[in-house]
Amino acid sequence: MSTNQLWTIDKIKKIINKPFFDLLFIAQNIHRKNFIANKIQISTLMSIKTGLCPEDCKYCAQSARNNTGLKNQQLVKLEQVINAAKKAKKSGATRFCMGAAWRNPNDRDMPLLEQMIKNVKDIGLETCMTLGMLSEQQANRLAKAGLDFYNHNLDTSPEFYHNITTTHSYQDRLNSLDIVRKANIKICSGGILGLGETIDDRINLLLQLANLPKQPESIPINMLVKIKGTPLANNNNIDPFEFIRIVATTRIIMPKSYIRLAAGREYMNEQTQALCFIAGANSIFYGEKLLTTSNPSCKRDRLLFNKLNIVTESNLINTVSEQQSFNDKYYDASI
Ligand code: SAM
Ligand code: DTB
Ligand code: SF4
Repeated sequence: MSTNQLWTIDKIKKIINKPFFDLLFIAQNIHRKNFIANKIQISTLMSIKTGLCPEDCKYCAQSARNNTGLKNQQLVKLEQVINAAKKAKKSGATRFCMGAAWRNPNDRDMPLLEQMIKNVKDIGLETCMTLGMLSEQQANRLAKAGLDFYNHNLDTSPEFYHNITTTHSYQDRLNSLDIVRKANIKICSGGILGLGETIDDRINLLLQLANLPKQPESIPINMLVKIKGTPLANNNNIDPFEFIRIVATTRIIMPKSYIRLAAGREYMNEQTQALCFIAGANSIFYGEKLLTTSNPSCKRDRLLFNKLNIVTESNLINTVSEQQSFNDKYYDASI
């Protein structure tokens, strides 16, 4: 997952502007060289501390500056996390992501966060946390407790970032990613489309991610969920084909990373989601709720998986040869 080549804006532009079907064909080929086809990873989210965030991210329901009528909640108890994780495991998720609306965690909360990680791992799930900026010492403590992934999105281009958040800088985000990497925790970092950014901003976001010293293992691509009471509530919708082009380009320039269709799936039809999977997306958030907003129901997602013959990572297909027998049964490539 290290970057053999340094990506440039021009190289990425050449890819993203290819004829749509060529772009999808290349992305799907690269996808099949690096991952088992027809298979996706599913993660379930839990908000462990909700609202009253001191940061001013303009898209976010949880910023104290946005009047969104959200019900705030202090850091939850360990038992609530264990119950939610057990439910997620039962529903077929393989990763449990815990999110807190903080600028950064407070040291006094570290022991409870460590307990959360240990207990969720004992249930047999991978762990992910997203808690804002981390000190080196905090990252090392989370790593020692067994944290597998840390989510910290770059969200958009360095040029556009100050239009979205002013209480921390792009460099702060990059510094936190560096701290996470040095603590040996896998990186989950992506962005949001629909903030009002240009296509060049999107390309620049991908450039930042692809040129990190080591590419993120996991890349969530969020479509803005327009939340009443936030400054972005009336933003224009993003064109689904532009969204799919970003997914395909991400797959081509970061071939070994999981790409997650993150927030916004509720507003995508099945066909758009299917095209995102062809373009190389191979992970989703699964479960009725994201952090504060809703997500498609498990029933609706399972129906979609069935229609597309998609299996999830908790199914017993773990090798390419097992995948081939599955393909022989369900997928006929002959004409
Ligand atoms: N406070 C932490 C932070 O900022 O990293 C963690 C929580 S924050 C909610 C995690 C990510 O969720 C954001 O970086 C953003 O990409 C995504 N997100 C938040 N609100 C969103 C919205 N309304 N629509 C789409 N994505 C959103
Ligand atoms: C990510 O990239 N998206 C998730 C997760 N990482 C933490 C959060 C989406 C939040 C959507 C809006 C909400 O539910 O508040
Ligand atoms: Fe706070 Fe994170 Fe929301 Fe920004 S995105 S306001 S840091 S919870």
